[in-house]
Amino acid sequence: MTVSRPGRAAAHPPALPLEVLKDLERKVLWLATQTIHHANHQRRAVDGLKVGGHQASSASLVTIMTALYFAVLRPEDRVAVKPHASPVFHAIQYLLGNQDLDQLKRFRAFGGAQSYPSRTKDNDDVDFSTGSVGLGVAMASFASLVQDYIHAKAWNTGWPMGRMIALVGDAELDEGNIYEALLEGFKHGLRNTWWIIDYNRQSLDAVLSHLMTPKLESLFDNMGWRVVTLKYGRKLEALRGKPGGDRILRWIDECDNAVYSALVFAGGAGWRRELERDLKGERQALGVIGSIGDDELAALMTDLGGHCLETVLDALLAASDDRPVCFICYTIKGKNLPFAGHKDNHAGLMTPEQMLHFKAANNILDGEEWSKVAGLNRRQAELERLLGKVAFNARGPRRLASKKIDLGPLPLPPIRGTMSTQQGFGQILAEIARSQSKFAERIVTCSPDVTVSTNLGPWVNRRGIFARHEVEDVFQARKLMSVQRWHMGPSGQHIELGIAENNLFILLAALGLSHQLFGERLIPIGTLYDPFIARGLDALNYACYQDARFILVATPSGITLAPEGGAHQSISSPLIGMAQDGIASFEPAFVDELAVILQWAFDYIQRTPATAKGDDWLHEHDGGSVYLRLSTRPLDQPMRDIETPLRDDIIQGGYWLKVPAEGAELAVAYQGAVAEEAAAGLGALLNRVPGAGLLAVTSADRLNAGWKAAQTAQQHGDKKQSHVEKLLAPLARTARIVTVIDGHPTTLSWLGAVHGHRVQALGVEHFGQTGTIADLYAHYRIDQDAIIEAALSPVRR
Ligand SMILES: Cc1ncc(C[n+]2csc(CCOP(=O)(O)OP(=O)(O)O)c2C)c(N)n1
Ligand SMILES: [Mg+2]
Repeated sequence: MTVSRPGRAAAHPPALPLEVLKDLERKVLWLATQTIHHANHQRRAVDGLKVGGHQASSASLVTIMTALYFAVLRPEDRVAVKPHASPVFHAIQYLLGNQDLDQLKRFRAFGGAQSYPSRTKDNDDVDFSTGSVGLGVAMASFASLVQDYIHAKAWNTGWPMGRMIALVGDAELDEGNIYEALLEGFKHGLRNTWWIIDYNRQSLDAVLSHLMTPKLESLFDNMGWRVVTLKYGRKLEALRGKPGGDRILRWIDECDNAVYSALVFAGGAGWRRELERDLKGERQALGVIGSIGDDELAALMTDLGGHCLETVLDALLAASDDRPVCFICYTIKGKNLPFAGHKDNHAGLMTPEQMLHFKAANNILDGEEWSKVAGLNRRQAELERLLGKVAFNARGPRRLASKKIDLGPLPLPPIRGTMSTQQGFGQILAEIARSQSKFAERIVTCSPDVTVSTNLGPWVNRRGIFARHEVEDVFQARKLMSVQRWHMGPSGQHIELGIAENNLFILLAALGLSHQLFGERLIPIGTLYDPFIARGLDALNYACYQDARFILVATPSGITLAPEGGAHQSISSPLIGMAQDGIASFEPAFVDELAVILQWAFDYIQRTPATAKGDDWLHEHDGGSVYLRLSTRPLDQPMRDIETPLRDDIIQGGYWLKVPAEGAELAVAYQGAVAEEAAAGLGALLNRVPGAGLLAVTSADRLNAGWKAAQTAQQHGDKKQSHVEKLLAPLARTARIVTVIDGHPTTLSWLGAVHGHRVQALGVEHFGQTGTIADLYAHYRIDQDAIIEAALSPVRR
């Protein structure tokens, strides 16, 4: 096993001398602690809430982050910072001139610096958002894969390859998605990735089991990573080979995590009592302990690798090749603060008295709390000059940009006869694959082992699978017949993933930020089965939260996948599509609608957030990601040419497939694959309710969002109506709307609130049976009969 202790020789000596780095280390701890303290005392007065402490959680990463940002990182390196080290990150950026004091002072306040680093809300060049533990860690790996993808295509010439780094809380390692990413990374020959584990042996609630340590080392080693364990700092290392010294090191090695933590909290006298008891009769070891005072003993026993700047620097600077590295850095939660090591310290906050004491210890006078130099015995100009040498900051903020890529008219397959939207999607992508356009080159698809079953096969046949090196197609080389002729190599445009939806979404997050991270735009499309969105939902939310741009194609969906069985049927996904911020969801019934939506989506995902204009009701200026809920159900395709305004209506969320008469008493509104039942139901009703209309909803999400925004605008005197208000205007006040969807009925039931119409909402609310489409539609009451009954049932007032 290649578990190594950090080497001594630094590959590139840092630009700043060690004593300057030590000053900065102290300053960073002070500023981060002060930021949290200030926030708590400012905010608590407002609504009585205790603002998250996390002074302890921050403190454990101070040394490592000081070493990274001031000595090790280069501008092209990207970092996912452990959520609760956010104040440390903001403090460092403040020292580097990338963060305003006002933001620090308003930490966790409205418009101030965020509690967890946020790409979209913070203004100090956050590389990867974090907050939901585990996701940022995987993000570093997938960003590295995307970096490889860009470089394999030789696109990026002006921006060197960087290292993708995650600062990982040790309790984060309980999150399963980390291991999904670890396995996937191994398959793709992951490189240029560091996971730096803040091994403070504490989670939120508890002290972690010491049984985990050797397992971690072998686990990473097994996955081809170099493991570098930083257990002892220089003081403890100096005991090695000395009389009694090795015995003390062994004592620490054998010490239970909980006991060690308790002793850290207890301090020098506590250490002495415990050691004298355990080492009774061991003269040499007792001699070492006896020769120093309590404070020095405490400093010695807590001199862990992750808090020793020299040790950390040596380790990080020595990692100069591209092999992924897991640094296991032993640390103490709350190091150098009064609650260091206490198992309950996660939300701990220093009292005003403790802060006064800490301030005095840092030689900071009243009024100098936010000064960059106070207590450092240096002049401001000297500090600024030194900070000017920091390599990481040499290019200023590192948010890159890349121009929009024009698609031109979408090449389309013949759309006629009977087709499903899933089939249409596959054929449209196959047409794009055939084209020679620059746009087609920038599309990158990915799928968690459902490439074929989501109809991406023809695309992959033409565009190949991405691998950093050419891989022989064994079946083709042996002239064995296969429909899948999937060339694997650097030119490939499909990234094949194992079955792990978390990985899909985090990869989409990384691909969808490529323009900002690596300066090269990609058009990412990910496919999966609709029900399994739920499997990776937090990761999807994570991707959206970072404003990553991608198209998600989820198919098959609903109970319409009938004989596939109840386990694969999705009910809530239309509501997820509506409620998820940052993604516009659509569920077209017909392939020509899908074509219109795709053409629009390819542009929408490339729009740059501008200062939002007042009437940007549907984020038309800002853009976002797109979710398409598709189906395997073949439907007769309408013969029509879609022009404006129908095109616009489809994008805004709906249009009348049969326009209602003025004052009509009935409308049937449907979304998705139940179009056939809706049309048949309406047809059967027209005798009884002449003039009834058939509303095709292509996006309940966008219809609803437009309505909601219009309501707010109208409250402020705006007269403009939303699309859905205009659509439903012809109906009589007393009209009934029957809504039908293969999904949760709430998706469309709100339509009644637009003008106060009565709604009968049909949809699926319970776990699925298996059977034919007709069986299931009848059972769950979304068939033609159910629509007719809902339309004609007596009105109860
Ligand atoms: C997915 C998720 N679940 C729960 C939480 C709440 N939470 C925040 S930090 C934390 C544990 C932190 O432990 P560790 O990662 O070891 O960091 P430390 O505070 O020890 O530095 C938990 C459970 C979260 N942020 N994300
Ligand atoms: Mg921890």
